[in-house]
Amino acid sequence: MDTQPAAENPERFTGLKLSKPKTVAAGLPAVLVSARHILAEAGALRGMKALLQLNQQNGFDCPSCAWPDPDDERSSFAEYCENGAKAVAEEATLKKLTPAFFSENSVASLAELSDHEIGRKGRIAQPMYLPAGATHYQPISWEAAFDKIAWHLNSLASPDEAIFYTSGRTSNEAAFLYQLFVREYGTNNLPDCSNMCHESSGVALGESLGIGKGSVTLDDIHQAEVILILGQNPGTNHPRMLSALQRAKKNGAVIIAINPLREAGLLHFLNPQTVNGILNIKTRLADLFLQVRINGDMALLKALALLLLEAEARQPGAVLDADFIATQTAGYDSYVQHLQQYSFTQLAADCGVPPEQIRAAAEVLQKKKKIVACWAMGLTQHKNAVDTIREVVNLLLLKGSIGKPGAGTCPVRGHSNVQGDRTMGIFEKPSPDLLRRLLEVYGFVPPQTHGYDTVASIRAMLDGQAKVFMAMGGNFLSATPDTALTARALRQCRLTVHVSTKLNRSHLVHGQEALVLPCLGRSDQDLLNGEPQFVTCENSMGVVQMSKGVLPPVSPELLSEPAIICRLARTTLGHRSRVNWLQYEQHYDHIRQDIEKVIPGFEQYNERVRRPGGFYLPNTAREGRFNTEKSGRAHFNIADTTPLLLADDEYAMMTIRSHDQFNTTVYGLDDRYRGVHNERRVIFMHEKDIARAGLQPGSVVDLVSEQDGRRRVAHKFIVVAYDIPERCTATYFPETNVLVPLGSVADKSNTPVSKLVIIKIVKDLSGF
Ligand SMILES: Nc1nc2c(c(=O)[nH]1)N[C@H]1C(S)=C(S)[C@@H](COP(=O)(O)OP(=O)(O)OC[C@H]3O[C@@H](n4cnc5c(=O)[nH]c(N)nc54)[C@H](O)[C@@H]3O)O[C@H]1N2
Ligand SMILES: Nc1nc2c(c(=O)[nH]1)N[C@H]1C(S)=C(S)[C@@H](COP(=O)(O)OP(=O)(O)OC[C@H]3O[C@@H](n4cnc5c(=O)[nH]c(N)nc54)[C@H](O)[C@@H]3O)O[C@H]1N2
Ligand code: SF4
Ligand SMILES: [Mo]
Repeated sequence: MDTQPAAENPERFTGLKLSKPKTVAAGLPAVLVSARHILAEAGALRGMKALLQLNQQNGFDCPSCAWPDPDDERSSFAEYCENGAKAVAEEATLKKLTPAFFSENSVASLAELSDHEIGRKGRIAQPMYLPAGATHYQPISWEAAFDKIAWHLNSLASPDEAIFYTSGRTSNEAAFLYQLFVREYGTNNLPDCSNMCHESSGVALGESLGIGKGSVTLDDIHQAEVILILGQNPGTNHPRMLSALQRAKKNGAVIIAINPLREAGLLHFLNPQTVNGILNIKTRLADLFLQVRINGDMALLKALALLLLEAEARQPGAVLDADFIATQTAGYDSYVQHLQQYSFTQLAADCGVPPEQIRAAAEVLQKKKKIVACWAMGLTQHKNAVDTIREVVNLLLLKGSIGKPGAGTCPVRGHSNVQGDRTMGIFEKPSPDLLRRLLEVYGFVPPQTHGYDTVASIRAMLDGQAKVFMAMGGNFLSATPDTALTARALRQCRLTVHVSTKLNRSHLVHGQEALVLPCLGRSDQDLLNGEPQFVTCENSMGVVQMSKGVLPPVSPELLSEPAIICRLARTTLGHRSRVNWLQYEQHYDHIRQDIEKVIPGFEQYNERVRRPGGFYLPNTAREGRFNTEKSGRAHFNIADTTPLLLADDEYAMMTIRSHDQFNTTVYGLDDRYRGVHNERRVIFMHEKDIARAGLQPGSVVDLVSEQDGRRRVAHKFIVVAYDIPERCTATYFPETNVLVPLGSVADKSNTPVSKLVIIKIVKDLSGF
């Protein structure tokens, strides 16, 4: 056993127990687990107060995922899921980290704790400062904290030596102010979690359809005839999507799930909010489950398209939408020519799905016209992610399944406001339009050169090009790839600053000096001059809604994110600034008034967002218009398949979320649906692979990745036999981020390839 756990990735077992994987999601256990979390953290009164306002039209937006609320009826008492309840419990906790806590616990001793233990400690209650060389964080006043940041920022040789990261929980108002401050300060170094998440979707959809967002509304899902769900685990990560799928099924939809794992939430649903659910009458979800090999999606999609073309040849006019293809798309002929080089048999072999199952799926698609394709990280975090997503679009284009009711694209977003942050200008590659409007509205010339995205930021810190790192939320160290390298990058900074609600590992692996600035969360009441303020968020389907926190903050020293940015901007920019920061800090209506002037689609923002349910942003693809650069038409894309080549001792590893975490926040140690309890250091393997490698279920192994000549090791994982395609394995993120090479990124989107890490599995001789 190692004696000293590494600060960036402690390695300890917690006592694995296994049960049979579930084939049905939610039901009563989901309700009970929600109640347990909320009671343990927030107590009954505070907990109920929060839950009653969660996702209500006058309450606060769920801080967890970006799945939309129903446009029509909302349940008045429980418009949320287990995942939302856990997120609220995590934030609404009454535990707090006082100055005494930080003087009793050194940074080094805190770093020995697991992420689960760190999260349990409570809310950060006052600004904390770690001087150079110090071993403990100490309290600091807000003024002194802003002075320190301003001093560091103003002493850099160039504004481009600072990096300003954003995580997707940040509200529209805070995001807008943050990018405004950063651009007026003088850089476009605005990486965000989107760089690691749906960036590939944005690039792919922009190229194919002329808009980087999905096209469907919730109602389109309800009305769809076929729903494809690729590389997504909705039962865990977007649980209320199951209610929408249930409604679609009731209306006759056929669901085709494409995933290496038979996730419970793709198979059946027990809706705890309906009588049937309580009576244990489950809804079957996937009619067809295609157990694709990791990254076999491109081959599978091509195989489906090939079968559609064959069927169209047999019955001209009956399968494809020739009219749509002729009038709305470009590149069809070359796409067909390209496709015809492939053999169905080879494609089927490459994706690992039995040919008869692919034929069954193609038969469904042949007959139907209204198809919605949903996807998430199983598609976006691959080297060829952009091409795979464009292949999904190719399929929709063949069927004319876009820009009409019941049909279209549905990249299911992660963080609750990740889409809104982009809309507000959090992007290292701002559009010329945005920069022009900033100049017009504020009168300063924003920087024109593109900034660093997440991966480029890590490189810049490593190379000494960037010296100050600031994060508006998130957990940069643990969420990014190549943890050991990222740790070195952060440690080389002169100053790291985190605006956070809870303690996390990025506070413990820090720059020479470090600041942790505590902010209000979504559920916290934000009072300004006695008046409660609200913020706004955009969900996965482009609806902008208000969110008003209700809980008394755990400490009077917490500031809202907008207030933190305004005060930092005033301290840093002083008389140089053209922006009236003081006014923004007085009432958030002022911020929205100016967002309206800068960002298209927000006309009468203050008025429309106060209407129940908010408003939809314009969406060209939804309206059947394709603003693509080249032609104003939707584009077929041509890309080759990239079959997985592995040496005898190599495996493909995907890093996935358990049922008990929100990204790097670990709520608990159970992955209930997959039957893994009380342990996260596991590797899922096919039983034949286990035998072939001379291992047994329960063996303890080290995982080694040597993709680019650098050896990276994640120590001590327990082998779990699982129904997963051969040569494919799965582990939990963030424990195995140490293995994801910084240089392994998606073409065009630069997203870390977290779903296909090539590893070797080495028997750990130390045992456990
Ligand atoms: N409870 C909870 N909710 C969350 C989050 C959370 O951590 N916890 N995170 C939020 C965020 S930021 C995001 S981005 C989303 C993430 O939501 P998901 O994308 O659902 O999350 P992952 O666990 O990364 O799971 C990806 C799924 O893709 C499958 N997969 C992996 N590789 C492949 C592949 O090559 N092909 C196919 N077809 N499938 C593949 C995996 O088996 C898994 O089912 O969830 C959001 N909601
Ligand atoms: N290997 C691997 N790596 C991945 C992924 C993967 O699938 N595999 N997924 C990637 C994806 S999809 C994403 S989105 C990223 C996530 O990357 P991040 O967004 O950086 O990480 P989170 O874990 O969501 O951030 C959690 C922290 O946010 C802070 N926080 C919570 N609420 C608030 C708030 O209201 N305000 C502020 N200021 N702070 C708050 C808390 O301190 C908490 O510790 O990780 C990526 N990394
Ligand atoms: S589906 Fe997502 S947004 Fe909705 S309640 Fe659950 S976690 Fe929150
Ligand atoms: Mo994400």
